[in-house]
Amino acid sequence: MTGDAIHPAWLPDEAWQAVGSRRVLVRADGPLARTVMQEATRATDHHGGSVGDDGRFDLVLALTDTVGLPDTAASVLAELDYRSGRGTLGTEGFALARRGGVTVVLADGTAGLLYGLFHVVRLGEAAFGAALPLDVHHPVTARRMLNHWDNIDTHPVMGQVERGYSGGSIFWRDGGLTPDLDRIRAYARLLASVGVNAITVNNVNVHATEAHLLTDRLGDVAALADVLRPYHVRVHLSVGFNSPTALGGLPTADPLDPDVRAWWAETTRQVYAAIPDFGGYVVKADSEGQPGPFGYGRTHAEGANTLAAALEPFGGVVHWRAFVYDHRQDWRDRSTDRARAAHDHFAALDGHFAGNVILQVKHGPIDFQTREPVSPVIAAMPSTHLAVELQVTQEYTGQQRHVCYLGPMWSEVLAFTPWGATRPTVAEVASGVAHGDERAAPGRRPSGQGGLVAVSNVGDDPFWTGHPLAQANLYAFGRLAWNPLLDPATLLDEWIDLTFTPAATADPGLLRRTLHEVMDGSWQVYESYTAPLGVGFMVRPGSHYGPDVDGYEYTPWGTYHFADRDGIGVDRTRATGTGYTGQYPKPWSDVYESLASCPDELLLFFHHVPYTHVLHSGKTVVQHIYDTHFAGAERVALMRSNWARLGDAGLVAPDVDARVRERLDEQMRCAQEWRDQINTYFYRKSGILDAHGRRIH
Ligand code: GCW
Repeated sequence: MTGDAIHPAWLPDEAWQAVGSRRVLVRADGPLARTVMQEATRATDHHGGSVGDDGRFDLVLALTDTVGLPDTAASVLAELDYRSGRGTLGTEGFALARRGGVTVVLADGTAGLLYGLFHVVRLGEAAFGAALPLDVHHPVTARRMLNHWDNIDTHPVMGQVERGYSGGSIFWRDGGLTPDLDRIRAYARLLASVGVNAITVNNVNVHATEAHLLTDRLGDVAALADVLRPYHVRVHLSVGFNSPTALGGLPTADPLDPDVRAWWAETTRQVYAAIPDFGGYVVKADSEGQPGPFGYGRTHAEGANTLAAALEPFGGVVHWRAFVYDHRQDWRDRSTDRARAAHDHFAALDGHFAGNVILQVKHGPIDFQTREPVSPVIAAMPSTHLAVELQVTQEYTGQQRHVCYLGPMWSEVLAFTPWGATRPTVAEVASGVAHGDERAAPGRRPSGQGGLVAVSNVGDDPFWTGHPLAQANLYAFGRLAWNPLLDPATLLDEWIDLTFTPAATADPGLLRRTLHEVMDGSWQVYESYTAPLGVGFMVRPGSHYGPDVDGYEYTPWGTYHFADRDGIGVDRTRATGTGYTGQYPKPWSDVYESLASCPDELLLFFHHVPYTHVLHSGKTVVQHIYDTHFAGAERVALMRSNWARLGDAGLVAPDVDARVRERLDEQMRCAQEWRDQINTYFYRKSGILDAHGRRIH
């Protein structure tokens, strides 16, 4: 902690003006109803409205089983009953309507009421203007989860938060639970406001201290669960596969050993005794040095099912990660291909996982690169519950020093159709609709399994996310997990309105326009000045920040670009390469196999081509590299001057302005560094000059 005041992120008190200035009636009981009540009271205290039951209301929040609702709410309920029947909203859905000057939110459960309240806040004055027809909202995805890669101790290489760019952990401090539980409460509130309903509080790389969260440090996890529960956020734990040996003193962690199974069952029983609504386990096994079932000659299904059996009596789930690959490969062996690994390991296991195992698959086959194709595992496991994993923390997308709004990338991934036809989409696979559960479709109820998961970008930084604009990524993730069809540019508007409220009133048009200019296309801008055409990496080994074109080229990590004097790219075709294209169903297996149809932005992911190869765009590969790298750095200069206009006009708070300016300066420096190193590298390899005579060497 820096000791600076904590910035409220989105939802400062000012964002509650519309709700807070109204007369609010809450008709519900239970712990979450208390939260709804507290939120409404806090807002009305601040803005001069009232909460209570004096017979006159502007906003009614009520459970559908309430007896004796005020007339308007009763009429909305009657319409809801007529339309779909009571009880169809589910635990998290809500219905909203405005008629007769009253805004009505109805829900079957108190979580729905809480989500409904946040929805009204998002609507602002629009919720209290003209009549609104009855509208029903359901999350498309049942589990909307953030994974924190937080350690209790500070790791000598990775720091306290692995791949964290926002300071230390908000959960752990000085070797134990943070005393700052208010901060956790504020975080839970942010999560609830975007619909996130589950988190893990420790790193998937489980080190010695953190392993004990499962047993003798369980009390800390229970304390966190108590703070998160009022905002409908469940706690899950990352656990080590070797826990039976590391914690239980058993001679083996073989998942088929009866003592091992009994250990997991008993340990899990104790977890539920302490945390009755505990969510379950997240496991990284046989990956980057973590122990796993391979060590005992068992499959990943056998490994996952043992933990699943322990959780099953309590309704818990195992998120089992598909990020399994050999990070000690021989770089001279061109037949190995890290992109193949997850599919090679898991596709044959489809149908072998227990019903409460959720296979957690990174959205791309390698590792959260700026541009990757969608993982073929997503199409390969129709009989397995899948969760798709995204990375909100910007490990490979500028580390929260660069502006990189990831909403458009995720939206593209979620809308991708793995079987080529219009449906189902990746989002529908993750929500359970793709394989038979017809109830789950946008606006309808989800199947209950699967989900969307993302690695959080939050730390104890006063701005929560290091770069204040990186908050938009956290916001967009939650909203897309709730409804993957939401438009990323609209989400940006929501976030802007909820975040920059007070200053924005001076010139909201300029604020909004500028933030869109700076953020809308920032993912493509980042892509344009870094690794080209889907080739990936080219980052500094270890830190993964800044350019080092050959940094990983002769290492065992399996992250190569194969640039030589004649050409560049990884041949992953069936005809002459690693055969990875064969892991996709048609039409993608053919689309990617053929140079004629492979999309430009993924060309070097799938093909090794000469520098003079002509892209669909009409440019040669090498000229494309030069052009995009010049253009990318120019765009950053423009982003920087656009932002400066905002700051100069006093439209954002001075501390936010200062932090963003400092980051944009670094982004500018780094974009130039990327531009110069990449362009010079490819000029030296190819000997081909820039067609426009710019300086490339
Ligand atoms: O991207 C890589 C990161 C590791 C991370 C790993 C994973 C938690 O560089 O730091 O480890 O992915 O997803 O497990």
